Amino acid sequence: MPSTVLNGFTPWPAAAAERHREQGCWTGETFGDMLSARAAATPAATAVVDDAHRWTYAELDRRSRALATGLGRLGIGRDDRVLVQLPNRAEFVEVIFALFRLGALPVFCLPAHRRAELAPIATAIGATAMITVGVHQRFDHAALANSIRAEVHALRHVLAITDDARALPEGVLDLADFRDEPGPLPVLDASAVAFLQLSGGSTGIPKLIPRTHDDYLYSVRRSAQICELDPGTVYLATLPVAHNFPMSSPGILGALWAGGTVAMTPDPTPATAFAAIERFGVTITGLVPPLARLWVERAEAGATPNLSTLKVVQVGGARCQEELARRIGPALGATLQQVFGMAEGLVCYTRLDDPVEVVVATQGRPMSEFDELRVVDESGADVPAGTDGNLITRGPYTIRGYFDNAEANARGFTPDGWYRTGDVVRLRPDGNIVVQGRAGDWVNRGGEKVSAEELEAHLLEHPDIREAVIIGTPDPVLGQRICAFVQPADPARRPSLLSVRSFVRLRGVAAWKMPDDVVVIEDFPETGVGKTSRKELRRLVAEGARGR
Ligand code: OOB
Repeated sequence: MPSTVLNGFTPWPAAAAERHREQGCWTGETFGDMLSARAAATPAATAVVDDAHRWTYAELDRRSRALATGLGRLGIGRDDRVLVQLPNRAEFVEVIFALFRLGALPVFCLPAHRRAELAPIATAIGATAMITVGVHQRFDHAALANSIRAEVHALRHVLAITDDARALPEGVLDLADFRDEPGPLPVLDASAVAFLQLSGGSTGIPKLIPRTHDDYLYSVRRSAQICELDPGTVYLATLPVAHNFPMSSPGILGALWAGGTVAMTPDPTPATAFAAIERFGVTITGLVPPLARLWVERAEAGATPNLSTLKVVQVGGARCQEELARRIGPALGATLQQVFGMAEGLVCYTRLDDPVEVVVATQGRPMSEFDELRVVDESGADVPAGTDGNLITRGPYTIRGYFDNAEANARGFTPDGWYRTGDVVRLRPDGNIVVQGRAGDWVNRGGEKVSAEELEAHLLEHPDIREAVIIGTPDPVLGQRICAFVQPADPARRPSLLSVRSFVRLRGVAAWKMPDDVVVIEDFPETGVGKTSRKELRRLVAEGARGR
């Protein structure tokens, strides 16, 4: 079988690909095949619901074919990269299946991404089209996309979903005009790259994660099995669905794989989400810890809508404190499942029949018997059993490299194909993992990852800042908050939190990356080798260095 070529890029070594086929992990099924099979089996079952739509499998199947045909008329085809920036709504599913069926590659962007994230991605990947919405939560996504088109040479088409086509900026196409009579579609190879996901921040070339139909569908299938999904499942996408967690762990794709229903809500706060659970009869959803805390507090306060259909509440993306973990099941009347995963591949779950002590105190174990895990020290040697170390992993759905980024690949992968997760973990004798933190300079702000390097680069452009260092500091709700230590260019002009935040915002950076605290410091503490000591800065915070 030919291995995939995307501008000369081969996602998997041939021997590994062969092995994963022999293991029965990769089956040769594409996303389009999967949807066709479900539509044939249960055409009248509900596939997708949101506040405005309810589509059966037959309807979703037909709509995705119709849109694929229309987008094909526009010239979008195999291997074309298409930025998709959509909030959680039914059309998300229609759009991604249309692109899958064309062999075009969606590049999953978050609704919170702004120019500073989107323009470098569009450039690096040579995106030819972008699909977005008009105005959403008071932000004009179509206008942003259109201005990126003016900057990025390859980006020819911007299409938007809107209720008011006349309000779209000049040059932005209304997606509704591309739902054609379904026509013939290409035959695809499941070993081909199906889409690109974004890894956390980077100052240089964005880190793009290539996932194939074969490897991703395996992870979807295993996830759906472990989470015991069936045709009665109603999965509520609460987190932005472009994230790997609500997409495939088991997420919306797992629900569709099982012949269940995907329910979408653009707003994860308890008021909206609880009403959605009652209205759609939701059985499972996934949350990050700060959101889980909000839900638990609201539920404990009483007078919630009827949540009795809810069977499983997953928590992942960041470490869930045991104190919170213990409250989730009782408060929401559901089984808690911890999920520790990464867009690069590996996903670990606690199992639904695990004892409470495992579920509240660990982040579970790998979903596949073919996942390989090692816990190593800085030199790459295995640490003694049960001690903390850096997690590296390899397996049938963990990528072997980012798309076209030699530097990130040299850092992120060992020569024999292991992915360096950057997580410090402890492996318990029972096989479950306890995540202790991150090794790198990252802040995990309630599940959203912020690269210290990326944010520091923005701060250094501030006229009043000479030097900047970002560290994550403990926060009872978010897990970590973003603390910016800044050295003023002129001691008489001390940058304020407000000025730093508005400066970063104006640079077109996603809102979740705004510093929560700014600490002005005359001189940075140094390590022995002259590097800024982040450890010392953390100590300063612990001692009460105050932000402003
Ligand atoms: C998920 O994916 P990403 O790519 O946004 O972030 C991955 C990183 C991990 O390397 C780890 O540092 C952190 O997020 N993380 C957790 C965690 N789950 C993820 N840290 C502690 N406890 C957990 N339960 O975040 C993701 C992808 C698929 C499923 C779930 C989460």
